[in-house]
Amino acid sequence: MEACKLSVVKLGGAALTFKSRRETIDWGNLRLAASQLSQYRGGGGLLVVVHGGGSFGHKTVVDILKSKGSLDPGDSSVIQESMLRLALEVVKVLKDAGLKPTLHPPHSICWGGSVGSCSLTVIERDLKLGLTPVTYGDSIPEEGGSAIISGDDLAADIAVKLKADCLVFAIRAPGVLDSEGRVMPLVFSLNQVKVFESRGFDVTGGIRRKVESALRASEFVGNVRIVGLESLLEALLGGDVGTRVKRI
Ligand code: IP8
Repeated sequence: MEACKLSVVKLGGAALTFKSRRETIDWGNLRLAASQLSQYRGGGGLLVVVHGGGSFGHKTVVDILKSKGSLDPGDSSVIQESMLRLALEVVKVLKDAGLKPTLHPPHSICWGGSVGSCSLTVIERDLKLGLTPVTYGDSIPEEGGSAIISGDDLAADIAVKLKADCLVFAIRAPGVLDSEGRVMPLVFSLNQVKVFESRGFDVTGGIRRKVESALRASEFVGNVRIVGLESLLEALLGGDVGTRVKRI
């Protein structure tokens, strides 16, 4: 495949953080992602970055749910704060790698928990200015509760609406794995995905949700992949790495 021209990259929270340890960043992986994104951008490709919640957002939501069973609108405050802590570190590392990231918290551009309610105008503006817009999974207060916006859904929606040619999900595993732990080169239906993340906590649906979002976007975006974080640049350069996702 050709090298990507306009890419939306979702950096999985489980790859950027250690999910078993509260608010702990995997600095090695974050820097590895940043240097690959910087090399891609240096070659002229345009980029939007979306990141997940890992041991920041997910852990915070699970802790609240454990203590009182449900989220009320005020809980968005603490979840947003946790996600902002992670986002600021992501932006700093991207900047140190030579990118010009601009941060757009979903709670400022989305009205509700559905990605359809998010306004992408400022993301498009920054992209046109040659910057690298960054957004992430977040919590949005709503009547009677707090909705959780998944970074996977957001990444897929941005890729479709901005007519990106590539949507790459970078995760800790080398791709979508089959029941024997081998990377599946192609996923064309959710029914193929039998192995679901069972360890830890994930309030937005783990690998299944990722594949669902990827399948949906693949109807509009030519190159959709789920790859190991170390293969991110290769994927952006058009390499046949990880798992290609294409609904047929
Ligand atoms: O990790 C979820 O984002 P994701 C963010 O992309 C929160 O599903 C707040 C749990």
